[in-house]
Amino acid sequence: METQKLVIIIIIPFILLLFMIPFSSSFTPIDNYLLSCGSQNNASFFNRIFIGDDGTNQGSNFLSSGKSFSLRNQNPNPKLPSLYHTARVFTNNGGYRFSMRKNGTHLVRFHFSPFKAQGHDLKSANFSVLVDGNLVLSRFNFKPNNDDAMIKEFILKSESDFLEIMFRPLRNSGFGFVNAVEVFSAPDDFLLDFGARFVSASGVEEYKNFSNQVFETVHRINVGGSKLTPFNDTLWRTWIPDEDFLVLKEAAKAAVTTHTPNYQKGGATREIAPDNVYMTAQEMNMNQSTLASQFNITWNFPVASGGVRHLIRLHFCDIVSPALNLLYFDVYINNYSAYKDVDLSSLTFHALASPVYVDFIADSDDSGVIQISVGPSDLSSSMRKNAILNGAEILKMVNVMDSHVSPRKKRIWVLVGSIVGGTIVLVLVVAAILLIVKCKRKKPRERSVESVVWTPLRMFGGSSQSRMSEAVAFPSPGSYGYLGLKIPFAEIQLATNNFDRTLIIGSGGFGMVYKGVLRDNLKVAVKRGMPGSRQGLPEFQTEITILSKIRHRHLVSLVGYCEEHSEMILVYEYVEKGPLKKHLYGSSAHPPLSWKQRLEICIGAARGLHYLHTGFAQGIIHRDIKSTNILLDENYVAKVADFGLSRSGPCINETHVSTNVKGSFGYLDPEYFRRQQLTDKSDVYSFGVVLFEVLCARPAVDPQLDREQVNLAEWALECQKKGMLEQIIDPCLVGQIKESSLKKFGETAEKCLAEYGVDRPSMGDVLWNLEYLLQLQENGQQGEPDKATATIVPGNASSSTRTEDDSDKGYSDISSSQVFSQLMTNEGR
Ligand SMILES: *[C@@H]1O[C@H](CO)[C@@H](O)[C@H](O)[C@H]1NC(C)=O
Ligand SMILES: *[C@@H]1O[C@H](CO)[C@@H](O)[C@H](O)[C@H]1NC(C)=O
Ligand SMILES: *[C@@H]1O[C@H](CO)[C@@H](O)[C@H](O)[C@H]1NC(C)=O
Ligand SMILES: *[C@@H]1O[C@H](CO)[C@@H](O)[C@H](O)[C@H]1NC(C)=O
Ligand SMILES: *[C@@H]1O[C@H](CO)[C@@H](O)[C@H](O)[C@H]1NC(C)=O
Ligand SMILES: *[C@@H]1O[C@H](CO)[C@@H](O)[C@H](O)[C@H]1NC(C)=O
Ligand SMILES: *[C@@H]1O[C@H](CO)[C@@H](O)[C@H](O)[C@H]1NC(C)=O
Ligand SMILES: *[C@@H]1O[C@H](CO)[C@@H](O)[C@H](O)[C@H]1NC(C)=O
Ligand SMILES: *[C@@H]1O[C@H](CO)[C@@H](O)[C@H](O)[C@H]1NC(C)=O
Ligand SMILES: CC(=O)N[C@H]1CO[C@H](CO)[C@@H](O)[C@@H]1O
Repeated sequence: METQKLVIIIIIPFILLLFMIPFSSSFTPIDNYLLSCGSQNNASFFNRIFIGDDGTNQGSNFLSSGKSFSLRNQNPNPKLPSLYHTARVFTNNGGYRFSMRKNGTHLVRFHFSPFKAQGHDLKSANFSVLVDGNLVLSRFNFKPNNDDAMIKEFILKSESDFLEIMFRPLRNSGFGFVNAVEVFSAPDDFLLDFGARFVSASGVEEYKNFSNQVFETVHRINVGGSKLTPFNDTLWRTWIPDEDFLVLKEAAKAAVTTHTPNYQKGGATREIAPDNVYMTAQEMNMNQSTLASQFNITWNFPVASGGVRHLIRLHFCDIVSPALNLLYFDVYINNYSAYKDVDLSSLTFHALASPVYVDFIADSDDSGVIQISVGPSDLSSSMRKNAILNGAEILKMVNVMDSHVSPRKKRIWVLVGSIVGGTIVLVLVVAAILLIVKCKRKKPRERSVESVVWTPLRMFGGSSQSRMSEAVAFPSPGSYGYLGLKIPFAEIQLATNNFDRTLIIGSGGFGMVYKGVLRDNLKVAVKRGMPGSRQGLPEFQTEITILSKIRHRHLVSLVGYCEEHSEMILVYEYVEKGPLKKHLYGSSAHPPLSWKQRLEICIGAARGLHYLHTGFAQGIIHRDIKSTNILLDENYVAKVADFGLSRSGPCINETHVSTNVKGSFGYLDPEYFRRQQLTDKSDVYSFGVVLFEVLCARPAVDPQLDREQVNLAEWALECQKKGMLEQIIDPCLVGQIKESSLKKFGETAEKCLAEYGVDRPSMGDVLWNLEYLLQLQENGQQGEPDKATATIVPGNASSSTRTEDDSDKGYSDISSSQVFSQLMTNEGR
């Protein structure tokens, strides 16, 4: 007991400290050199002190061998900052040498502001610049009519104890110069080697190891916003507005928010781009005349032409949608599809206004522009069409091989971002501590799986431990490796014919989904975390922890997973006929489902949900029930899928209504929305919407309809109350539904959509009613079904949270024992 306390006393402050680190307000680089070249004094520039490199000032220590002298502009333009009043001039090879304390990505900036002094015209300089042996500026010279100061920024990895900068004048009489130099280390997660999408004529492929490249910043754009100076930026960058690059200005409309972005672990950080970038965007300029038309917003950015490789970093933050899952758009680069169906809601842990970025790699062509377009995706066909972009950075890869210098020694240095890495370390530490504590407490018991695997799920009646688990982000990799579900990467490659593009059956925020066949001939759906989806790590781990515990005929089961080579792959059973939604409307490829089929599908889905709610000591809330998450197998058996949302993000504070409500628009429980209290009744509400969707064969939200009809739940309830439900049912069903069956169906759906959770039936009640009305439909039998057939299935269903007094609330036809008549906790495998 004593040691346990001690451990806690020592460890808790340590944990708090760890938690606080990511929240420290401003970034302080470990290496940070700012030189005012040719000056004996220090100069202040955007509140940063650049130290002089002349005379006895500290900065002179960094000068390396070579002939150089200082030059001072005797007659400076008063508008120019004092930093640009002096320059260092190199008359033969020479430069600076900085000792480095940190390995990894660094930013190097050169300031050039030419002037005339002492018989030298700096504009006539003609020189090259090398950084660590990489030729970054080749035969650099000023255009005679350009008086502006110029800042050249390079991003490169430094892995030695020194960083060397060399100015190399061309021609014997030539010289080079520089007014100021900045060298500082970037945050660890500035360039992450996984997740970049290489976009070319042959499609999108993953591009790896690009952090070893040397980049030159070509454009840094605050889309939809104003110019940002080093004052406004965490890494002292300058961002310029996008208007000049817009191909068709009328296509875009600036969007602004006053709320600071909702930064989430695993997404973008303030250092990736400052608040201001994410608080403005361009969206599609929809007006009455363009409402129905489909168009892109396109920007043309001038770049070096002729196959020069570029890193294109696009910044997104959904500041335009009123709710989640309303915005789906496509990204094109150079007329190639670069990212289909971007769903910012799923890239960002299902929080609105949460910043993310996606890295693309593309080669320039002979046109000398890189063209970036965003436009609405097909998925948004029934919704408001829109597409956004908040920021763009275009970095040229400086071609190391072509520059006639010895290639940098390339070290394979897998940079694990501080966020991911830090969290994993943290989780490991905490897991270790809790394990110690747990083992001490429960010595005789074997350590149960649950004690190690903390599912950041919503459990009802959550214990303090499950609350703790939310704070603790997600389980560490490895801790869920206990079920033998790991599948070697090679086997997955084999199953999918090495991720053959023709086998893609879906794509989403997480990545691509491939159809595959495992060696034992098991058909599977392989969901591969892909470029841009590193944000999905917590979801990935949550899905594994939840799904590995679940086996049920009406829930999609997890066959395995793979996390080799920093891959995130989930392998599910293959569900032949896909989402229910496709079989209801919007696709002519599927014959309409009969009423009986629809009822059976609803019953199946209700069973799956009921099992989720009650099949465990602590129930699981799905949180994202909708017709796209109910899949149909070859026999039209319903299987509930996508448990990605059945989780709570690591640092969600549930009090923020507008940003943290999760789920899909049109299916969202109004009470959850208002009170932020999530219960199993929220799933019941969403299921009620699905019931009406099945009956009416139309989307939950259809903005193209008249106002009172847009929201299916509202409209159907209205009709149900007026007794006009039969007027809105799917025309394909007319004549198929018996009146008693329809009546009961309407009542059941209506109950599900009750304003308050307490007034809604449990999933068990819903299930029972659906079965009952299927019987009504089948036999035309009015009245109660035969009570003798009701049997309580053994197992832990009896610990269900169902309350006995549901029937007292006017929910008829049920006795508590019958509720479980169809419940089979061990259905399926
Ligand atoms: C310049 O700044 C450095 C560091 O801030 C300081 O040590 C040095 O004394 C300053 N030099 C002058 C001339 O002000
Ligand atoms: C940086 O990496 C090099 C080579 O991998 C190593 O020798 C050096 O000690 C590292 N420096 C730091 C500060 O980690
Ligand atoms: C710069 O030097 C190169 C190489 O000697 C030469 O070809 C070029 O014409 C020079 N440019 C200017 C503007 O002097
Ligand atoms: C990229 O890095 C991986 C290991 O991190 C290495 O196996 C692979 O050869 C590298 N590829 C290139 C093109 O350098
Ligand atoms: C940028 O910083 C300057 C100086 O602090 C401030 O006046 C300006 O309003 C800021 N701009 C934005 C867009 O925040
Ligand atoms: C509507 O948009 C189109 C094209 O985007 C534009 O030409 C037209 O002037 C706009 N109309 C109004 C009323 O803003
Ligand atoms: C958007 O641009 C892409 C690439 O140029 C093109 O293929 C697509 O058809 C465009 N979409 C619309 C609606 O114009
Ligand atoms: C993209 O396609 C459009 C129309 O086909 C063409 O005008 C434009 O030049 C193309 N852009 C690039 C970068 O190839
Ligand atoms: C949310 O934050 C507020 C203060 O910002 C705090 O009082 C409250 O306990 C938090 N709620 C949760 C669920 O963390
Ligand atoms: C059959 C079975 O697993 N019963 C368990 C149901 O859950 C309670 C506690 O929630 C256990 O005590 C039973 O052993």
